[in-house]
Amino acid sequence: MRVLVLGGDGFCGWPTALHLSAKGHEVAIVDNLSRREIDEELEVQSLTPITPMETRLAVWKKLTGRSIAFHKLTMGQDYDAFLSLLSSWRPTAIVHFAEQRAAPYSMKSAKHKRYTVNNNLNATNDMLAAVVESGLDIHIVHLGTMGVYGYGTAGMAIPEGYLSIKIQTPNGLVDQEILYPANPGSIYHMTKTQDALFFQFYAKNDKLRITDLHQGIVWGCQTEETRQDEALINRFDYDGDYGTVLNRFLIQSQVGHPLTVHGAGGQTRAFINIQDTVRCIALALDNPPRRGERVKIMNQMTECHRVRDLAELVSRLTGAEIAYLPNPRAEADENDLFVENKHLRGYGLKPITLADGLLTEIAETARAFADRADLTKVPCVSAWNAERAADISGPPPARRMPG
Ligand code: USQ
Repeated sequence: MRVLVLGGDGFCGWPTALHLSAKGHEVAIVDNLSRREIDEELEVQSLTPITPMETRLAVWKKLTGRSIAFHKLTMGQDYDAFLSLLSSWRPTAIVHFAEQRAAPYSMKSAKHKRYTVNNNLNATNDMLAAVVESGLDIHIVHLGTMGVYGYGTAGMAIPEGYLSIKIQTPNGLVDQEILYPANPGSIYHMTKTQDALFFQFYAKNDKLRITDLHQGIVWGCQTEETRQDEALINRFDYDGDYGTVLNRFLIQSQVGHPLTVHGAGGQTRAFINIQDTVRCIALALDNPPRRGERVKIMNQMTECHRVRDLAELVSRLTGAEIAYLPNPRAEADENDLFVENKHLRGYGLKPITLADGLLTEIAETARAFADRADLTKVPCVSAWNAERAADISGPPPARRMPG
């Protein structure tokens, strides 16, 4: 397959590009390196040192003999250049990661809300419009989020994108399937719910073949491919905007910071290991929808956990202290979560689940680079609204040792 990876410099995009290349696909990356620019804006860096794109690709070529081309384009802005790339390179598939992916970053200020909306929605619409204009039959695989469903307690297992309902008609009850009601919890998550509507429209109107992967929170750092050389190492974010919860706890445990649980840590979320992320994308590429079929939606997650249980697990393994902090986010204090993931399991995914050994290995990666951590960047300071902002500027939190 000839696969164009949009956003191939990011935390999920980079290991995906390598994984697809290792599997023998012809791969090219489109990226504007905005994730590196955001590091500069936030005055923070990945815990692991990231080499320049040219170095990454040269090292991969030297190790494997496989070339990955790189096109520095801004999706959502450089439309003509993107269309001409499609027309000349003629990919069979596009994997679309080219979106601002951090909820706290999207909630920092009006400027960040506007950036996230402009960037994400224009990137998605430009990609779809360009595929139509190219006239090529390209399978589009998009990285969506479990957050489109919202994080209340649904009282049922969250289905894969579509909800079966019964509606009352003059002829009695009729079965229907609708897109699961969107319930975003941040501006970032809202852009993904809007993406889902773009996909519905373009699949219906232009018969584009689209797979939308509703991914949970990714944990872990390295994959089989990124481990092969230090120059290929993946990002490992720990800061209050881009670090995700389990990775943050693992890093915090190694850099001498208490584990930062929001509220009582009652939020239950879906999780997936980074190695499974790249495997799922390969599986999605191998199992495209037919032309004219509705958008194929798959829940890309492997297990659900409550935040405080994760903190306790990491604390048990590492002896780290836990801090229960005022929550900067407007979110339910407690929720239950059950999720269907039959598609990807049916395609043969054998999930990597949380295991002490694996967590310890990730913590060791963190320890190796602990001296690069700037502890002032650990707190989550992006408040969802004025009320939350007042909460987090209050007195210092309670802390306790495990046990
Ligand atoms: N949380 C803490 N302490 C922290 C950081 C987070 O208790 O130090 C809590 C948050 O309040 C939240 C939960 O952990 O309840 C998850 O937060 P997160 O930052 O790990 O994940 P989230 O903001 O939801 O976003 C991440 C990715 C995003 C992806 C999403 C999948 O950044 O790109 O779409 O996970 S999901 O959460 O399933 O929507």
